[in-house]
Amino acid sequence: MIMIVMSIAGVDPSAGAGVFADLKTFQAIGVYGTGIVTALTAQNPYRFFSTQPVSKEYISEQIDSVMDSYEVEFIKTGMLYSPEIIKLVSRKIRKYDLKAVVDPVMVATSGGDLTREDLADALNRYLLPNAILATPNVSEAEKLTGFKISTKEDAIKATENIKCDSLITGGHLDGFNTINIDGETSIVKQELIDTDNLHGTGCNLSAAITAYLAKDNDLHDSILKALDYVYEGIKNGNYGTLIAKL
Ligand code: PXL
Repeated sequence: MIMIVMSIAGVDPSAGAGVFADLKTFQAIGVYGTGIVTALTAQNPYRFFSTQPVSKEYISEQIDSVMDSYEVEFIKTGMLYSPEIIKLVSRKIRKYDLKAVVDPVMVATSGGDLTREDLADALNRYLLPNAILATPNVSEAEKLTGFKISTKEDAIKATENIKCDSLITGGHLDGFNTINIDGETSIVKQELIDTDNLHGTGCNLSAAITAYLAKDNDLHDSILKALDYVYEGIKNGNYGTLIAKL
């Protein structure tokens, strides 16, 4: 039986990030992806033009319409744009008893602002307490915790202050990924790849974790496999659709 997962995120029409990228990752790993759109963006990997958010009523209707016909257990969230949308998504997670991997997206790799205002407070207050994992990069983890993160020791301390299990990605920390599951920390070192093509890698990572969870891997194994998946993707030119470890 194929497992059904859900991405709740923005649309990047160049499809390297956002819902379209998530769907490709889901497909590559062998789960059926559904996609709820929180906002449209006009962008490419190099330039961000603008954002058009979807109303929270319509996001709610999209989620309900998928949940009405599909059994979904694992979801990921990406660009949520506003505190109102964050609150709505937290309510849906509780209503449908969803296990959510949260990519606490605030700014695009291209530098575009994906949010209307500072979302850290709403993420901390509403979404992370209802999530099974958050996957911030260093700057997102700094915004969530208020800590400055310059070393892996700082990252370990930051994970202890994130309001759910977490993975702080190591792209800006010499390749040291910091995982905290149930208060236990582990560090996974990856080599940094010399590239300027990293658009959407955070989206692909949280989508891959969600897909591996749906395929019955535990949280730690899902993270390790997803880190591998994204690493191989970056090494192969970040195409988005790759040969995945099933
Ligand atoms: O990678 C962050 C991100 C998330 N969601 C959307 C994006 C981006 C980055 O560009 O466009 C829709």
